[in-house]
Amino acid sequence: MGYRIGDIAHMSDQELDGLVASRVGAHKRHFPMSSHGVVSELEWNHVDSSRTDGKKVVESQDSQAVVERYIEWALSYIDEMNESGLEALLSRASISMTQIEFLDFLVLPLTCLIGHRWHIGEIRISQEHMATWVIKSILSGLLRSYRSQKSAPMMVVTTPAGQHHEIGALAVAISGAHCGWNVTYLGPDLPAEEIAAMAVRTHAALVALSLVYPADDPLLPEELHRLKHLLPQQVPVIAGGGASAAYKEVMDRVGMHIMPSLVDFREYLNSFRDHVQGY
Ligand code: B12
Repeated sequence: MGYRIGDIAHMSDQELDGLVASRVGAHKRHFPMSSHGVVSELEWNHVDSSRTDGKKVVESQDSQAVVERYIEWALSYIDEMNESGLEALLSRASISMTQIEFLDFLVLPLTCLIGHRWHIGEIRISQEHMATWVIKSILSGLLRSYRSQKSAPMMVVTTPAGQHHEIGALAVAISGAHCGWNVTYLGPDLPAEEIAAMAVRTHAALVALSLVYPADDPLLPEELHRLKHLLPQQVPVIAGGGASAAYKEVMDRVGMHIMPSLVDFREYLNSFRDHVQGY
């Protein structure tokens, strides 16, 4: 199907150019592909990525242009239903910038763009599914690239029952691993008992939930209430995602915290470690 990192990482710019050109073919008119120019233009100008709130990091126009070019190419592969092209492009992007830059500036904005284009009928459900599958497998690979550390705190990451969208949860898991935490990623749609059982079994210091859709599930408040009841009191539950605000009332009532942005979440994780004994 696609290209394993190992298959392309050794390739020279020219070879990659050839690979991409052979895939982009019909789109040449959009992207004047002077072999060397394009790839060198795609080199990421590294700036301080410790604070990744978009504005601060993509100070250099080149980097922003590079990201936009990657997103344009990704969308054209989705238009073409070209799964291997999309995977090769994202694999290449994931090694030409840091994991957090790749997540915050390319994958998550691309995911929302895909949702928007699907919503306005510009792409089919099958194209959205193909793209989501490629993004999910690339993010899963990224998460697996982090090694667990003996002395690091553990976090459990998932989505509660009825919430099937998991890219947000994968982004949270990668953010946690990036901040030096050990992460147990459970995938989406778990009942409260299962989340609590895993948190207790792994001595988790924190549970993170992603809520993207639906924002009006009548069964979810009871799930959240039961989860907080089953967890050890000292284990905080942090929630985020486009639908999380819709459950603010129940979260406030049961003592869960909503954190809208991954930037704040990463800062919270770094300060958490400083304040908790033994880590
Ligand atoms: C991928 C996707 C799918 C995939 C999911 C695959 C998977 N395994 O994840 C599939 C194909 C399964 C799917 C199905 C459906 N989907 Co859908 N889907 C999307 C899409 C394109 C991306 C979702 C996503 O991951 N977004 C990225 C998330 C992470 O962004 P976010 O919520 O804004 O979160 C941000 C922050 O809050 C933070 N964050 C996220 N989680 C957390 C957690 C913590 C702890 C913290 C600190 C931060 C944090 O990170 C994000 C970036 O900053 C969205 C479009 C969109 N704009 O989101 C539509 C969307 C969510 N889907 C939608 C719909 C309607 C559906 C379906 C009902 C369609 C259908 N008719 O079948 C089904 C429902 C399935 C179900 N039972 O839930 C609608 C929802 C509309 C609404 N009313 O809200 C959207 C918005 C598309 C649209 N524009 O219409 N979908």
